[in-house]
Amino acid sequence: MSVERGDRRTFLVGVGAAVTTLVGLTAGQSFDVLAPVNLFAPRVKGQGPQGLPVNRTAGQAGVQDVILDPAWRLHLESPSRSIVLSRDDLTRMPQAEAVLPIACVEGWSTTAHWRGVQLAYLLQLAGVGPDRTVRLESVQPRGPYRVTTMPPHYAWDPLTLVALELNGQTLDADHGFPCRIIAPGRPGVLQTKWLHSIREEPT
Ligand SMILES: Nc1nc2c(c(=O)[nH]1)N[C@H]1C(S)=C(S)[C@@H](COP(=O)(O)O)O[C@H]1N2
Ligand SMILES: [Mo]
Repeated sequence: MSVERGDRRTFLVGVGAAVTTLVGLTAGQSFDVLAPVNLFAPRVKGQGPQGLPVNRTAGQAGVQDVILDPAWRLHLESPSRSIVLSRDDLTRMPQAEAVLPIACVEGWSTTAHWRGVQLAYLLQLAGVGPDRTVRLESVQPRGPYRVTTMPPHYAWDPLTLVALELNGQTLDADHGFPCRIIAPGRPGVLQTKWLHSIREEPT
């Protein structure tokens, strides 16, 4: 991890290996008992890699090359600091777990087990103000869901993760590898996949 401050010095931030388990009691789970009558659902619960439907695949979003490139980095930006992280950097940070649904307006909702770094941890590292809106941008070049803004109430929620794993496995490319946002109480369209940057929204 490289941290750039005013003096352009680069240093390492040591982190522990603590794992926090968090369970989100967010409404909106699907009921398996309804599955047989759910004939007109555009996606069927459980379909897709890692037991979760896919809204837009990595191929459809045109991100496959970028997300599999070892040069991929996550950029954290605030007025005071600029931090660049590899996926390995993220995996070495304290990991948290959350059980949270993805609820798509297309008519499906599936609960999954997520593991990754708390967004709050990264915001603190980057020196983002606790009362500031956060802007999350995907590597996806175009499309309506490539950017989202997140009010501080959601951004600092301990359940909001920069997820690296889904249902016990490394996040599938179609689910947002190298990392994606998962936050409680937010519609699926705002659960940004294939993250490129996290920054304090300019005023
Ligand atoms: N970058 C990006 N993130 C995205 C999308 C997208 O098209 N591009 N689709 C969103 C929508 S509409 C939903 S419902 C969820 C679905 O996540 P999944 O495909 O991992 O199930 O991702 C969200 N994140
Ligand atoms: Mo969606």
